[in-house]
Amino acid sequence: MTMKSFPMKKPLIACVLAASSLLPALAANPLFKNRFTADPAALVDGGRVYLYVGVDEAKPDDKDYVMNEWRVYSSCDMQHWTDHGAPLKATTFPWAKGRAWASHVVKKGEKYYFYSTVEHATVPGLSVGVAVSDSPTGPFVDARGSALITNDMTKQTDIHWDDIDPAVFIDDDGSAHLYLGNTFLKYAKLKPNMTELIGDYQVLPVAPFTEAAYLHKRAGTYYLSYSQGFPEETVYQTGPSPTGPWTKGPVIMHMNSGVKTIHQSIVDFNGKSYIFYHNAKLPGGSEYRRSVAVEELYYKADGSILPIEQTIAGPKANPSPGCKVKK
Ligand code: FUB
Repeated sequence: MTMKSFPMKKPLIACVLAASSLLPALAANPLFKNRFTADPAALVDGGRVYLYVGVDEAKPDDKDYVMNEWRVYSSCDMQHWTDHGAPLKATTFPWAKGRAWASHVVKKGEKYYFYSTVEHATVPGLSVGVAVSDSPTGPFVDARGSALITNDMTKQTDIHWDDIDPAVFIDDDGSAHLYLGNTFLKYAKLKPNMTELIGDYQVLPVAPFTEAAYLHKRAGTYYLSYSQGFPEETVYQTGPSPTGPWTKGPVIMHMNSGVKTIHQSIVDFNGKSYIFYHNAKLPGGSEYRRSVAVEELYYKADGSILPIEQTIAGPKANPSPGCKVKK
């Protein structure tokens, strides 16, 4: 009997490490371990979920947000995430001077519109800009050459960050609805070009309201979710139209420890529903060093949303058969 000879094998651990560096990150919560991320905004397109996040660059002792750019990740199964880099920065808006705070991205026709909070260079306070791209992974360019909303257009408070957290909902009839605000929830319809308001914005009667308004629709009911209180908890209301009248639901996610904000985004993906949010659970995390996470979200038979527990494991794998990368 002869012995077969085998070439020398690399130690197993070296092979595993080499292989894993070629794969997208396999994520339990927090989803991204190599940087602090915040203010998730999800978009499902072509069977793939794209996740836009702000980047918290604050050092451990910083006492304010340091946010200069947004990044986009994508997944075909809610577990493996591909990093597509930074498709735009606050400097993408020539009229802005920084503060890449919360954003939201929608698709209309073949274009992707990126609505974001940035600090205006000449109008004191935070403002809303809109950028556009042919791809969900960018690059995005300023769509207007000016802000869509500036702090001087809204007079309800003297707070200079009361025009933040834009979120756009496109209804089945193609109409586009913009929600934004801190302390007061503001609303306006967008023109079909997605870059101009139809008339004036209005204040929706939702109180107490802190920020992070987000609208989604399910089985004919409109769900307006947002952050309430400070520290924030996630709540929602339901209504028969994009502007209500609203019926208040329960708290669906309790406040974080270690960070007062929580900022949710709710989407359906491959037959299931999910909520993205942020907390401070990445090691070294804090108020200005946050980390994005995701959980499956469940509805009761009456359409109400069940309370969501934050977990380390995150959702089970949900491979989407039609998943494509749009370049
Ligand atoms: O990330 C800066 C601000 O913190 C966001 O605009 C708010 O929603 C809160 O998450």
